[in-house]
Amino acid sequence: MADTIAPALAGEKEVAPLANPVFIADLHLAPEHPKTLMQFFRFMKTQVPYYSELVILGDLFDYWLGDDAIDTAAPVVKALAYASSIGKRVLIAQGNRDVMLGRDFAAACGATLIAPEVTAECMGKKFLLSHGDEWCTKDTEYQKFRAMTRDPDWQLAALALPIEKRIELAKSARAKSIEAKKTASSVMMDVVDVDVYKAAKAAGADIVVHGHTHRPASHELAEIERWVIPDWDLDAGSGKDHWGYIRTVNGQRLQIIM
Ligand SMILES: [Mn+2]
Repeated sequence: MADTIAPALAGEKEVAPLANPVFIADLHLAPEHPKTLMQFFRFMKTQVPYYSELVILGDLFDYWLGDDAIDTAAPVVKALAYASSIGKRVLIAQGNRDVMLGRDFAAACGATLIAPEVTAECMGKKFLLSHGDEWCTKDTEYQKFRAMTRDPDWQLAALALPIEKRIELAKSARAKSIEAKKTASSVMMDVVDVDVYKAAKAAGADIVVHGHTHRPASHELAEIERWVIPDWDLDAGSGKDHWGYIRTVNGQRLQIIM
């Protein structure tokens, strides 16, 4: 059965203050990426216990067919459920690859699904949290695709399709995205600072944390800080393996670990 709440409408818009969070994004977990998967389990076991909140800002999975296919991700669900069982707050945002993550998945993990662009108090400041693809505004084709896949009616129609059909759709979307990456300029693949700035201002935020671009760094946009979470790929080989996270240090500042 398809979820009756479209994933686009399923995320919480209110997030309680974060005491000592660790942020991850863009792990692109999939059976085809076994080393990345192992690193995720290690991270859950050895790093997450040091923090009070685990905040996953999108693309935890390389693709997500719908919460009714949750069995394919049972070990990941188990690791997240364990973290919440020992008192960690787990917050999950959808990315462009796992835009179909819904409330059933979050509930199975003891996690909270959060909407795009939520704010949360942290370190005495206001954070704006999002996957970040909405700010890649130079890529108009991508934005059209994004609007389609985040349309609640489109989502419910897609979730009503048989799994085999959804696998085909996911494969073609992935092929399209790989193809688009070949032709898009590097500027097109990045967020547009002024759009991040506007969103931060509209939300009254001091610090923006996002993923998606795979360009881990911290930037200053006038009085606003923009922090980009590292992506993970331990299956790239030939010296290109990488992973990382953003952590809070003593609840006072952020640090990128890679
Ligand atoms: Mn992404």
